[in-house]
Amino acid sequence: MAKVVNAQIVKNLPWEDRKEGDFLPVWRYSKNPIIKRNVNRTVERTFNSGFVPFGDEFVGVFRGDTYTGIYKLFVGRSKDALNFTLEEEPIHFVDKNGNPLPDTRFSYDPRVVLLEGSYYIIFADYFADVTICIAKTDDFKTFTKLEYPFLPNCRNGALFPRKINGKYMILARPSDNASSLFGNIFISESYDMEYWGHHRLIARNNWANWNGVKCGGGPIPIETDEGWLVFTHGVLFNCNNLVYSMGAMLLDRDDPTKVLYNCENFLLTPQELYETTGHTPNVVFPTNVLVGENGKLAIYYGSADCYTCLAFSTVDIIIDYIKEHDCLSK
Ligand code: BMA
Repeated sequence: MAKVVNAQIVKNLPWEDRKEGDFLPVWRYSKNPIIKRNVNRTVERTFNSGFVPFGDEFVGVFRGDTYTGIYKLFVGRSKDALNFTLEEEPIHFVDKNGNPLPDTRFSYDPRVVLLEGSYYIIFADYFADVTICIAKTDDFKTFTKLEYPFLPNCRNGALFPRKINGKYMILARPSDNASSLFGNIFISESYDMEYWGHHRLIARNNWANWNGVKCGGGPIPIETDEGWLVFTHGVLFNCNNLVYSMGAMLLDRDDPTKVLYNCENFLLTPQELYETTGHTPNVVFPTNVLVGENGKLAIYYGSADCYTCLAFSTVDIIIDYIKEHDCLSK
């Protein structure tokens, strides 16, 4: 039995048992999608977002594709991690001195992590072109932008929830400004969350057919006594379409630049209508995981660049599946 370490354990985790006879490692919530379209007067669609337990509710930062077509970030709240209310005014960031910063052209795909008592938001932002931005908040009211960790173009940042050997660590996927037909997962380190370096490639695309053109980090890594559980996305380029699936790997707990196991099978791939049909057809894009008791996992993913969806698994099922289908040992 793998044990989750240092996670915020959610007591009222949304949950459904796996159906008898289902042999797949991840199963969908029967009432998906949990957030449908026309969310409020500003946001037409929300997906690829991050949230955490906060007081007696869940609070997070949501990607909102607005009625102008521009994507911005919005604070969202929920009592049960199933029904969410998003603010109608987007987040306006301040600098380290508390001075308002001009809004950027767009921001998207936020992940949220509790680290050393503060909440960090890691998202794609416009800084001459697209790159990863890190912002910090204590109250989900004031959001302070830190220095950009990477030059453009870079996306899909996932900050680890604690320092490892005295260093902050982040996953990133260098890219171009379009829907790049390339993408690998790198890990970088920083002593102060300002200067990032020691970049290491940890996964190159095409370790399996389902990630033939690109792979990238997903939600915030989950620490277990067997290593860091990292959910990923991978992209297959078939004859007329990109297909985004969910995958997973296990990184060494003391040195996450080392990949212990990498799963050759995807964990979830577009099958349901809400995944195969929408603005971008055939997209399953995980960005958030809540951890419950006994290693239960509620995995939140964007589908078809339209909806927020939920799926379930447990740490044991995922880790056993990764080991059983490990491609590094072949
Ligand atoms: C990725 C990101 C995501 C999006 C996905 C599918 O590159 O831009 O925001 O969900 O493509 O379109």
